[in-house]
Amino acid sequence: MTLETLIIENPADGVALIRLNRPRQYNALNSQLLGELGKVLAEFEQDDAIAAVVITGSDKAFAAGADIVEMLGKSGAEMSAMIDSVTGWRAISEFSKPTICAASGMALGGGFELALQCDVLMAAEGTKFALPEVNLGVIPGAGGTQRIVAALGKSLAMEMVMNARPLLAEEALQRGIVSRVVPAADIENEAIGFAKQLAARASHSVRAGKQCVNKAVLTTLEQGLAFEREAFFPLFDTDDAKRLMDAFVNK
Ligand code: CO8
Repeated sequence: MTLETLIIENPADGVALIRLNRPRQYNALNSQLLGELGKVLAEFEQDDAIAAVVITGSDKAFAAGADIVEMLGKSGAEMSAMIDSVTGWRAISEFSKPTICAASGMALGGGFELALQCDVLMAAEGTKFALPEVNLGVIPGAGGTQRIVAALGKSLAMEMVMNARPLLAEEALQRGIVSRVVPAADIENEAIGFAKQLAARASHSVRAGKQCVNKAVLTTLEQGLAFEREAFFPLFDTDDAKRLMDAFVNK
């Protein structure tokens, strides 16, 4: 597959790394990039050698949001058709394997929303997260208004959405939106190391856990509990569960 806006690296041990690569535009997410992201994730979904994926950008920026040049002058209907035609947003939310975002510099607007769609978000010290869409007369349209509320609470979420209030990595860590903050020089290795740990684990268990936790964000508690129950019992029929429990009991 020829890629122009992404670089794929393979640090081995079941991990693949996707690097957003539009350096002159701070990795702004245009339809080409989102289309390529969709295709790459579809390929990774089928690839048994890949068990976890790290998504990153550059030191300067994870991503500065949707591509404003591309959005300029588009009607609501044209934007909707454009978003429907690219597979990136859908692919990331439907991807069954764990995704870890390693963000540095800034993650703005759609860039923050992409980071929030990953299962685990790690950040370099000082990384700035913000939803500045209000400055352009719109709102976050890729889940931002919904995904930040559980972690930040309504009042801070409102400040971010209605007034573009930034959130630095350190505060994001305190709030639980980010799981780790490390020096910029270490962020990629930190995320890759964690991804390798996941890749070495029982894959059915990791993926079921991912789906269940994501349900908690997307559904009511009642629906989430029902989903967890459905995901729980089939795991007893997997070879991994039999092997790991046997190993525990028989030392
Ligand atoms: N889109 C397109 N181009 C961009 C973007 C962007 N989001 N951000 C930066 N660029 C480009 C600039 O146009 C400029 O290009 P050129 O060199 O050709 O003039 C280049 O990157 C460098 O930018 P600056 O000169 O502005 O560099 P600075 O260091 O002064 O500032 C910033 C960098 C802070 C990143 C600044 O460019 C900025 O504020 N960018 C816009 C950030 C923003 O508003 N993001 C939100 C966009 S809207 C959105 O994300 C909606 C998501 C909805 C998703 C819906 C899916 C369903």
